[in-house]
Amino acid sequence: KKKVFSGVQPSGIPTIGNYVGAMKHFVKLQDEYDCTYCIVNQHAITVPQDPKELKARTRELAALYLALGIDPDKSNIFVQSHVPAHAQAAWIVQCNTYIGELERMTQYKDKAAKQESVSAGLLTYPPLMVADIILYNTDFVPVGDDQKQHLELTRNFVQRFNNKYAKEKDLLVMPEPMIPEEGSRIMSLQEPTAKMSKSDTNVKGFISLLDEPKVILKKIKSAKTDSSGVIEYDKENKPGISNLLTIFSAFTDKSIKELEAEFAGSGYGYFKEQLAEAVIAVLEPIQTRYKELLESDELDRVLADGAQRASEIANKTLHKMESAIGLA
Ligand code: AQP
Repeated sequence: KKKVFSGVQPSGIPTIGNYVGAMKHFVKLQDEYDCTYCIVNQHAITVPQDPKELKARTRELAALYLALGIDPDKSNIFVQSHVPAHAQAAWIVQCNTYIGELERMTQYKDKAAKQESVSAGLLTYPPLMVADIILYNTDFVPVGDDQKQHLELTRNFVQRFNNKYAKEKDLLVMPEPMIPEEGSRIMSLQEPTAKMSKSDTNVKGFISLLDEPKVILKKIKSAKTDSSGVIEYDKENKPGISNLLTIFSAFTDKSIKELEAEFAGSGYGYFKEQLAEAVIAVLEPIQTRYKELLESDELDRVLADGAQRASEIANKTLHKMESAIGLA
């Protein structure tokens, strides 16, 4: 079986953007691929986090993974900091990556602009992500559009490392991004030209997977649209309604064309109510399962087992890397 790896940061509660762009696909992939899904808490500390909250969010994200339908018998779920090989491999990656490459990353530039002081870790976040991916001999990485550039960096690193240290046989597996054709970039409800983010300080900009139904309805009702009142997809001129159509399509598996036809002549108010209903219909059962899981000790067992299974694979790759460069 080909191998899939992906991760989500416990930097907030995942949004419907994280869901549509990445997490929704995690579940489908587990039958066909050998999947590893990580809670990347070391990535989260590249910007300030409250320790208690970070710990709680980490466990909550694990519960959400399971509530979404990720099956620990099929996929491996673990917490990044439980597997030290990630930080160890990241150091090797950093020493074979150029500062210029990292300074060009748009996510770094965007996040750095929002910080009063920028940690070195924010700059070296991509090498840690490279380490996450290569340690599991990953073939495919299901991610949203914002991670495309980091995946490109990963591929460049793999090629460079293999060329330099493993001339005869490829040491590291070349990964490929798996970016959905639609919904790879869900936009903020309040600012539809900016990406929806779980750490947005304006909570009206995103819908979290744990928002209550009445909050979901309220946020969708107050989503920014335009004054034309026509429900049609036009990303350039009508980014707000286009974003809502994309979300609607992702939550119902109806195409945007079908939705345009269905809602031709309806007003934005009615459309938004129907959209909220569709989102709630998907999220409510997930939320129910989530609450049950959070209180059970099944979660802790899954994470302990996951870390052990992950360590075995990760340590093997790390050892190969260390041997190749003369560290072992
Ligand atoms: N708006 C989005 N639309 C589609 N996909 C998205 N992803 C993130 N935002 C959107 C994808 O979700 C996965 C997990 O993201 P992450 O936790 O690794 O961090 P991120 O990409 O930085 O996402 P956020 O929500 O913006 O987090 P914060 O606010 O902490 O930075 C990734 O596959 C990502 O592409």
